[in-house]
Amino acid sequence: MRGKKPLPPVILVTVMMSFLPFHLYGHQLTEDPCTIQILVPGLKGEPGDKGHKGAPGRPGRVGPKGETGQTGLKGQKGIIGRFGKVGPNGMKGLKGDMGDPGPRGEDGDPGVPCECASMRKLIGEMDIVVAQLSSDLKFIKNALPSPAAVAGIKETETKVYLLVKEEKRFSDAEAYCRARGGHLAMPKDEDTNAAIAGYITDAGLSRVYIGIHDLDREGVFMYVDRSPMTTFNKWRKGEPNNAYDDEDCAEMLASSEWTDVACHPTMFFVCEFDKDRI
Ligand SMILES: [Ca+2]
Ligand SMILES: [Ca+2]
Repeated sequence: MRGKKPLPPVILVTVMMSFLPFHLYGHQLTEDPCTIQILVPGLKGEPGDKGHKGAPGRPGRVGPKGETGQTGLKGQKGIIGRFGKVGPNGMKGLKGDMGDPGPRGEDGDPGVPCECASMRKLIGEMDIVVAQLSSDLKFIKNALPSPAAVAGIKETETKVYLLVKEEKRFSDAEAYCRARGGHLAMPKDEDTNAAIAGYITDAGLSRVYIGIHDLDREGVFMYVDRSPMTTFNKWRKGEPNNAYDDEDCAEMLASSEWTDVACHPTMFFVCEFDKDRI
């Protein structure tokens, strides 16, 4: 149950005073204390001692963004920077146009007489040698079956001799040489015969086929180019003997002598080529 709440003292005084005549106000209050209970505040007290300093207040809220300030003065020029890294090489540029010809130079001093004629002659001879070597090289490249099959190459003033270390029958050996523009070797004088023999000896061989036979007419030997054997021969003593009636071809021994032999055994052989035809 809700009770009636008493009015606060100050409001009560104010209510009661509003019903009193004005002249009673302030005069009869003390004279008739029994009828009216006057509640007035006391005199203001002495000021209290100053309190302690309060705790710091909380930070205020962030203020709004300020307006843009004026542009500052230009700063001083900075110091020079460090060198940068070397860049990659650029692409090669296009070839420029040919420049205009320069002015003609002054005439040179007159030359001194020299032994130019002999020099020119020497140079000319060297040119010939170089040309011959080039030709020989071309020949060798064309003639050799393979480097291992050839013991080497020798030449005289007019001929080139090739010792072929492939065992062939006489007719096959001649065919081999002929296919390369030559024949089996045909020694027609002592010097040539000795040169071929030296070749055989140097190669460490004992015998090779050479281009001599009596296939056309027994006992009449001739060269494979069909030229007759006239003044020179180098038959070994007792040769040719046409042994077993079966010796129509010829071989040269390392001693430089010849013997007639059968044509079907296979052996190494020497080709010859005319230098003029190389
Ligand atoms: Ca014979
Ligand atoms: Ca014989």
